[in-house]
Amino acid sequence: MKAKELIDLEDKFGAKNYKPLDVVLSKGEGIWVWDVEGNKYMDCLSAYSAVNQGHCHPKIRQALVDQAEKLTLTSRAFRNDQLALLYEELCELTDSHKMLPMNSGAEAVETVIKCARKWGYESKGVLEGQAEIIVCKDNFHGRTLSIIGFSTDENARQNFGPFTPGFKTIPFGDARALEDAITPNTVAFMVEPVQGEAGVIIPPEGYLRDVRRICTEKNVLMILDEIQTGLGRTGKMLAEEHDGVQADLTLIGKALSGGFYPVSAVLSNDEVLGLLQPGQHGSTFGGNPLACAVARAALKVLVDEKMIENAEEMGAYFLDQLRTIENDAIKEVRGIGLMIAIELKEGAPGGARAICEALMEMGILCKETHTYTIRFAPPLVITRADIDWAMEKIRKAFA
Ligand code: IF1
Repeated sequence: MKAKELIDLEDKFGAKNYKPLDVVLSKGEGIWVWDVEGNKYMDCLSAYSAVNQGHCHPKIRQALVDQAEKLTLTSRAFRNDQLALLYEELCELTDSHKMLPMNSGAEAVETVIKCARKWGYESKGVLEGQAEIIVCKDNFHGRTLSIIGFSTDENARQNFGPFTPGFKTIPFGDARALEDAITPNTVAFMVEPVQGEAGVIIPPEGYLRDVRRICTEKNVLMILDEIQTGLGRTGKMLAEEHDGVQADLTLIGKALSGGFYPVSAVLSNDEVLGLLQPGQHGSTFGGNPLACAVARAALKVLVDEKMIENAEEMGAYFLDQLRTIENDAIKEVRGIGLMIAIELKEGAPGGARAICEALMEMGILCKETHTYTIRFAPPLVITRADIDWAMEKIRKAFA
């Protein structure tokens, strides 16, 4: 079917909770995607960092197919031969001691909120029902009710109340604000190492080190949401490595499956995850053999094909190239690894959306966020030649 026919069908039957670009994709391979008319585009969004390994990676696909021919779902009432292997391989790769598998990122976030509160009551001695969790302004941790309840984005929370109590908001990147906000009832501080949806907001140098010190001193769990920054996006396996710290609980998702299947996880230790007793948490699909086989393959190619090292090198190159664009509408070009953004000045004609639409015409797909920011997050397999190809178009779009 033609793009127009498909778009009309979407409009007729679909809820309008998105405003996508009018490009109808039908094929993806590596950094490239094709629309139903056969036009080719470089994907500079990577499904919000869920296809870090590139679209339809053959080895991850093969793992999906092979496992799908054997066993896809058993429920956790029984064991399967893939989960233990994912536990070991993922804990090994992230220097974690225990892991709890879920499906979507938001489910991993909800899981960590439950675990932090439980730890607060059973280990820290906070009175039942009094646990507080501190989060940051402009956070994005997902779309469930508890999560949007502590969002500071009006559009994400309007008319969805009443919300879950027990959350406090502080400015991002301000360790002193964290120190001042902690009370005896504070059980955790949850933060993205780099705020993705907020527009690739990178905290001051040493912020995570200060957070680590404060959380240790005050016996507060440090929770890092690496669902977008993790698995190579910032040029390290986990973004926390840039500061040489280790969180008490780390969330990953998205690229954990290379975009083939919803797989997320809470990485932690016995002190926290060990508190969960049978029947106190779970999910029908959490830790299923198909998800585990796909995640194991996604992690393997990430490491074997040196995608994380490539992200660090290509990210630095891309950032340098973008910084050479002469255009007084550009306020800032910032990034870490292949998590990059161009912020335009307030009032730039057409805003970021206009640039994204111009880039789409030239064969590059990227996404604006909050009117004036354009994000560039291509798959981690991008090469220097691909970046040079993209730069030619990006320069034209800005010209
Ligand atoms: C949408 C945003 C990005 C995340 C972090 C948890 C989750 C996400 C740091 C929840 C998910 C997705 C959601 C998706 C678009 C995308 C997004 F624009 F919404 F904010 F990436 F920036 N923590 N982010 O980035 O994971 O439940 O979605 O698996 O809602 O349109 P999820």
